[in-house]
Amino acid sequence: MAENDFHLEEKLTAWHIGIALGALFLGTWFGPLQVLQHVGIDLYGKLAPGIKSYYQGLTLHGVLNALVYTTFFIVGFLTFTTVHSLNEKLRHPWLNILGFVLMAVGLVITAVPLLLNKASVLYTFYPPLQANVFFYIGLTLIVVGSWVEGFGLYYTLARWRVVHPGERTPFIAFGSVLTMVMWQIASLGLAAEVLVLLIPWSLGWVQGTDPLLARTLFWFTGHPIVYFWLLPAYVSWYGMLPKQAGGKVFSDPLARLAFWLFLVLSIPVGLHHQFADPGIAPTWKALHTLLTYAVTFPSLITAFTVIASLELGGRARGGTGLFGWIGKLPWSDPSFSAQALAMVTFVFGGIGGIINASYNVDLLVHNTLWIVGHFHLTLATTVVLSFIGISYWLIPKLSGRELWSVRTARVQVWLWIIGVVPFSLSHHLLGLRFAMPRRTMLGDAPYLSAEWNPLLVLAAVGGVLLWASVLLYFVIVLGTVFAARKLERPVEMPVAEAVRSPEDTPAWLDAWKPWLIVSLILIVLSYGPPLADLIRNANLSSRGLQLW
Ligand code: HEM
Ligand SMILES: [Cu+2]
Repeated sequence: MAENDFHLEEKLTAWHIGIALGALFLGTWFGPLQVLQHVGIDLYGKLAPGIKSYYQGLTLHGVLNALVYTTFFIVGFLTFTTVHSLNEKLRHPWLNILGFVLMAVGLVITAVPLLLNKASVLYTFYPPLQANVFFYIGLTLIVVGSWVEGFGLYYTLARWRVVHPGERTPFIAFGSVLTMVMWQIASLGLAAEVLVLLIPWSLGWVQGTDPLLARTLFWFTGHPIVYFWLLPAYVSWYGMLPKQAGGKVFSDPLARLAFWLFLVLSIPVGLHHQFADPGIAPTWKALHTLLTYAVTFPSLITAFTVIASLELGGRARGGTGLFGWIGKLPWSDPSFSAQALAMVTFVFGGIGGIINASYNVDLLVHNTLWIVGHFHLTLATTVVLSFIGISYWLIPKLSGRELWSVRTARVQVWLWIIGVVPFSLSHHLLGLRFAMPRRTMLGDAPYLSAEWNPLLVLAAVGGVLLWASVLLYFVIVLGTVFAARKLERPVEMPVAEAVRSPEDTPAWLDAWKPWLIVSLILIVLSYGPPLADLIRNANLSSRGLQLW
């Protein structure tokens, strides 16, 4: 198919990514304000004049970064990857356009109460904190829009399968669609929470709500959402990065097996966010701990397969010896280095994750700054830096212009690492050693001790450097879209070949039904009894609180 055949699809992708980046820019604005607040420097009045409180800012930081940026970027990216990988246009483009419009309208509806300080409930919006109803309605529309776009991708894949009977789905499309399927199942919890509990309650149709039931439904979605963020990065690490490194996918069957295991194991583990919640029997928490450990298995497969694929690249480029191939990788390509460094970061993020998921050990770090250190390694670096790396070829592709400055992009990537290491290390230590709470205006806390200061200052320095890297990223993006030279040769999506033909991959690794059934069975087993118990004993007695 000729290049410009995907005109509509690419336009749609560009719109998603444009909105995503706008959200990232506004959302990260509050990052340095937060770390500086913690050392007693309050810049909110000067740099965020309309913002009424630290908590309004923190809500914007969480919602715009963790919910809006991620969802828009991912849906846009997966649309691009699916159609290009299948070489098949969207089957029903109106579905994807409709989904996008729903997401965009939802974003506007969410933004209004957020900006008016009527929804400063943080991005987890735990009841009994109560937001203006439009906050919940807007978020619901964003999620429903993403489902509709997911269906648009399924019809496209279904069409491809009709035209290519018996062939293995190309890996990139396979991983992309699987990510959407996982998200659709996972987000049912959030949908139930918002539609059944929160919207009627914030409209005043019911007087009270049940915080424990609401939190449980929230975390049904809240853990797998991290895999909704990670899997698109994995699509790139498995399916594209080996090509960028001059290598091949070490094992197509292993790659698919890992994705299936993520589908099956991402969801039945959400109670690991509720170890400290009363009213859920320890048996279920322990079961979710064990299932969380099981998710480390596909993560280890990923580490093995992706590193082996990159090693093939390093050796093909002349690397020798046990580690000599590492230096031969294309580190000067910022798209590669961003994603490779994102992977290295994930080693530490993953280890921290196992600690958090351990029922008893978590109690030591729960709700402390340790957690902030953890998710700025995993979400804010592994995922975001991977997306940044992807955008270093995708934005040139979509805009038809060269990357504005490769050298600046190289600096941007390393500056991110130079910022996040002290930021994250100090947050981990502050949580572990001093049990310093997260979601707290530490600069104003009367219990602040001089002993904590050095680490808080280190966190602030790291945070400001991290933000400088974000700014540099936006300079590069804007420079690329508005000021760079037109591309001489068109950019192609990097598609890595597998060492052995995917047609050698067993058919059961390309069959949806068995995996979906196993996935549903595990959900019913792990969530059925505790949820049934919570619903049977539901107590709609908590009135809404507006603490701001
Ligand atoms: C620009 C650099 C950034 C800095 C300096 C920064 C700093 C911080 C700090 C200090 C907190 C903790 C606030 C508290 O607990 O009171 C925080 C929370 C958070 N950050 Fe960042 N951040 C940055 C970028 C990001 C990015 C890129 C993401 C994700 C895409 C992100 C996602 C989050 C989330 C989800 C929270 C939790 C909000 C909550 O507790 O409700 N941050 N950030
Ligand atoms: Cu989790």
